[in-house]
Amino acid sequence: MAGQLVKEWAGIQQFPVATQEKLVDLLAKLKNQNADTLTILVMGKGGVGKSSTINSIIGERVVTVSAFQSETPRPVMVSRSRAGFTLNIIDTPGLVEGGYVNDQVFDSIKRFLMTKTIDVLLYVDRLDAYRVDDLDKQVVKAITDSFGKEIWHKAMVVLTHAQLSPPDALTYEELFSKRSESLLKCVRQGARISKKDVQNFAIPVALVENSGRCNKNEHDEKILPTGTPWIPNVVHAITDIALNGHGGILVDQKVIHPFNPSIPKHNVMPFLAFVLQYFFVIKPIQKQIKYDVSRETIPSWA
Ligand SMILES: Nc1nc2c(ncn2[C@@H]2O[C@H](COP(=O)(O)OP(=O)(O)OP(=O)(O)O)[C@@H](O)[C@H]2O)c(=O)[nH]1
Ligand SMILES: [Mg+2]
Repeated sequence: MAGQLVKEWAGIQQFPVATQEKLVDLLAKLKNQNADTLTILVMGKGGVGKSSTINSIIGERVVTVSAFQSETPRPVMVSRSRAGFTLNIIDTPGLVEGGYVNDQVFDSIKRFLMTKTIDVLLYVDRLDAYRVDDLDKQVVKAITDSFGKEIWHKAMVVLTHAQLSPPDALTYEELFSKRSESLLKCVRQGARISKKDVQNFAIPVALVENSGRCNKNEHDEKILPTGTPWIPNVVHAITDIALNGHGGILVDQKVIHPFNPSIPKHNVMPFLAFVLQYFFVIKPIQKQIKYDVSRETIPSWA
């Protein structure tokens, strides 16, 4: 990440002391494991709360939040350092706008990430969306095609708008588990993770509430309806992924091209066409010629 402006992580001091202490412990844990840089890629559909989540985690308004479609749809990396540790968070434009997966956005993200290593992917969606459709699967497929299936070893699902009252007859826990299960199922299908591979790709799900009206506990920490302070909880899950033994994803031509479905690895069509032509056209003609030659009567003059 040479040439990148790395500012001191001042936002950490904006958090209540209880949160600060937990975050400092988590950063120390990373440093103890020789991880002095952590690069987090944040992706998801438009307007789900990607930028708001980044601002909440950094504790500063570092990226633009808008209730409407972003005006400058390009990736941005924010870097903050503290005690020799550097945190990079990459915000990206919504991958789906107007009902389809935006290929141009994907291309701009891939170009931006070239030569960078992704340590953690936050795949963001909303808790209060009760349906998963084919478009969700397409987004996951596009991420997988772009960076390889391995990216899901370094991924976590983040559900925003977590401070809500569930619809009738559902408890908060039931709503969370139904929503996470349907989204994880969609991720597995889109990423082509087979049933026997599910254990191998354990993707955690964390809840986030970015609203200024988020409830707080007695230590002034923002909490989920379950009482869990969500910022240290998310950073804890991020740390676990960073240290889960799977290497980060280095984005280079090797990662991007073999998985890009628009560039076929081996074009078998000409070979197949030749084989079909041989068996169904050339061979029958040869057979007919042989037959005709064998039946030919030689004129007496010859
Ligand atoms: N209540 C509530 N509102 C949220 C939450 N997260 C984001 N919002 C609001 O949702 C809107 C979109 O948030 P953004 O953070 O800009 O979403 P985004 O995914 O970055 O959007 P794009 O960059 O346009 O794809 C803004 O009005 C936010 O204030 C949340 O957890 N709770
Ligand atoms: Mg945004």
